[in-house]
Amino acid sequence: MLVLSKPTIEQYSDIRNCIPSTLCSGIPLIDLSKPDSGHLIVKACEEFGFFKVVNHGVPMEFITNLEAKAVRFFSLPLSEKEKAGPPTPLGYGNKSIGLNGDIGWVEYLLFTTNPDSSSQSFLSVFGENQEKFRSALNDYVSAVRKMGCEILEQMADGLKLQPRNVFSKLLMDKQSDSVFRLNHYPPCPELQALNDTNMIGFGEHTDPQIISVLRSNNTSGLQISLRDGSWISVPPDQDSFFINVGDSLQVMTNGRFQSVRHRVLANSMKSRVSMIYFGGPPLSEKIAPLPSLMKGERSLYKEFTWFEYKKTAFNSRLADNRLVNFERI
Ligand code: GA4
Repeated sequence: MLVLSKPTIEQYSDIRNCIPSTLCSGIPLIDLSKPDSGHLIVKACEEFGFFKVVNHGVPMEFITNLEAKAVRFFSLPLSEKEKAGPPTPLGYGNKSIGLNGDIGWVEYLLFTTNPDSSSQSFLSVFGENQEKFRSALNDYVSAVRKMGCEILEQMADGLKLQPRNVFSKLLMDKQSDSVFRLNHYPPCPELQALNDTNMIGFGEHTDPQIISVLRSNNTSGLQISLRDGSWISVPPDQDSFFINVGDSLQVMTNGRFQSVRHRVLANSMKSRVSMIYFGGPPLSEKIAPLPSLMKGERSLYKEFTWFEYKKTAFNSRLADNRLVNFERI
């Protein structure tokens, strides 16, 4: 059995010194109640690979219900939480992220969104509350998936793609390999004693899937990288959602959209809780630039299946550029 020793605060030191960031309110904002936002979504994906969504239609009750259950779980003693681990590939994880030595100031639960998956036996950690938890999870994930699909369909309209479900059908597929993640970033009081205030909660990376739909409580921490490599802080907003372009969408648009590099910094005072739906295709799906978006351009990527990409991803470090393995030379 592999036993991972717990990282000490000193072990985080090599990732503490981050470039100072500016607080930004220039993040694109999409009002989903306006049916004709496709061109704005396309512009946001081209310029940032990231945007904020308001009037999203996800019932607040689903959000607060699941968040309360997550907070209750994360407040359990570590020995209880560890009964739902290790997260290989699903379940509870603490500090260690992935399989290749990444660490962060974070604990989390990873789920598949496939309701009849047998690989979610770790949910028994919720004991007699297991069914209530499953139902809160299903309510939330179904509503967020629906919103994600609405965004992808407006995006297809904005790109003048037919049929308009060209992206959303991958998330709606029964075999869709989508993931859901609950993250808890505990306050890190040691930070105040240290002179520089930046410590990594979750290291920089791009998401592998098509789109990610993130909601957090009102604690700051999320940063995105701009095209020039600088980092900006995303002001938290518990009433809105944030959308990331993932690597698969970058490939399907032949690089017209770029997956956004992002990270989370630890906070010395407040806990941050985030819930992220990662909308992915079925494992057997072939990922390649859509011919209708190529307009005579050459394909920047070799065709690959989502399964092949995932195999590479799980052998990589968080900060790696995973798409280089699939670029055409
Ligand atoms: C990043 C996006 C999702 O959180 C995730 C992560 C996954 C994990 O935590 O197990 C990975 C990471 C993510 C990409 C590279 C590999 C796999 C950790 C890691 C080092 C669940 C996912 O799908 O890819």
